[in-house]
Amino acid sequence: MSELPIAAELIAADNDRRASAHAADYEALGARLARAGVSIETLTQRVGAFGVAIPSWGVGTGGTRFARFPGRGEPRGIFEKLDDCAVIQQLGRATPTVSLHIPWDAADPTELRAKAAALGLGFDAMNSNTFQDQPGQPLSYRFGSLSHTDPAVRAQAVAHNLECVEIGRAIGSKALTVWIGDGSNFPGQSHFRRAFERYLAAMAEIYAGLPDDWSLYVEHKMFEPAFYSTVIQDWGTNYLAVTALGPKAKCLVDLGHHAPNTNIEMIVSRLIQFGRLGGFHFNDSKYGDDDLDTGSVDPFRLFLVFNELVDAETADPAFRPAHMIDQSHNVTDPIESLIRSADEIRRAYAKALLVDRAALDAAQDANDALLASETLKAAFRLDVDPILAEARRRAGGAIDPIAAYRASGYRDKVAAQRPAAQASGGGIV
Ligand SMILES: [Mn+2]
Repeated sequence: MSELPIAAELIAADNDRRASAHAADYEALGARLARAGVSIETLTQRVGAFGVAIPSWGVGTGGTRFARFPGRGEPRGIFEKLDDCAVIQQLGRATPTVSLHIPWDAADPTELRAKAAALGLGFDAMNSNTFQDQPGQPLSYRFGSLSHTDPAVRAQAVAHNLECVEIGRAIGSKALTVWIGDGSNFPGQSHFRRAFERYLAAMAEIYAGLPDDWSLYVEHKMFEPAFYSTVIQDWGTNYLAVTALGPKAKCLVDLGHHAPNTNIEMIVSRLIQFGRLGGFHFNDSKYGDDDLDTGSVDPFRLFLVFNELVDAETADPAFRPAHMIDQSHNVTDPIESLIRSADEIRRAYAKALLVDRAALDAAQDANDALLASETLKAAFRLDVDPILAEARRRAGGAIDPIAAYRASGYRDKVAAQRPAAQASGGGIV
């Protein structure tokens, strides 16, 4: 499949059916915003310019520690994954890039580049994998990778990360995301300080191999696969690590990698203040690292995160954190979940753009807690659907992307072409 997977005529025909109602909704919202001195045109352009990367692993069905129930027509390799990513981008127009995972997506870089270019896609951050053993791998990561007690295991993990950088250079990526599963399951099993020292020394070798125009994103995670201690367990340790490594190293915040009820938006603010916020892995959760669809459980929290991002963007137009989705689709068609999640992220961004920042600043300075809260809530309560739909429509996407996707019959078509996958694999970081 070298051409775009969804026929442009299908999208146009579906949009035609919805054009009149959409235009009326957009005009009504525009009039309402104009009364508040806000230009819907400016908002639509800013929303349209906002992109979030799709994780290549996200287009396959995920799973839990207990089971994985494969979906129909799952992609069998990176080239079919890119086809599915192109569907998401064609309909939603919010996901122009794909984040690859090595070795799951290992392939000839020239072919990767050509395939992505034919589909109108680019590549975002590279992701290394030292949390599982690969076939034929000489040394095991059972007891860790970059922080392992054995220098030979650490060297193997460093070499793998440098290989990810080389592949990334060849396909136009500009960043490496490192998440390790290193940790311990018993008190006393691991010496906390020595393990962190070994990690920092290994990461320094990776950092030294990074091109000048690259970023190194360090991702923390409180628990799992280790359940007693984790080497890079929270944003504090993450901050210590990136500070020790150098200016190209930044913290990556995965929304699911914190204790329940943690004030993530405040962590975001702290990292922005000290210039170390690299980017995000967006998802949602209820109890732990559930990897639920972004915005599906707590859209207000997502909005509060974006409130901090827009606040930073307002102060510094050059502020550009990386945006990636990282979630597990166990009961939905992953294409539909990723279209909806990218939309939820744009929704949070649009609402954050609508916050009356002068009014919020004034309420904060006057210690008017209720008015400050209401200023945020006023933006959060607004229905920005017409703006999201208009941004998609203008870029050639669908006014109703899920309806257009279902009408396309894409899943049925690939289910016929792709044999059912085995119930293994997956993997979410
Ligand atoms: Mn993640």
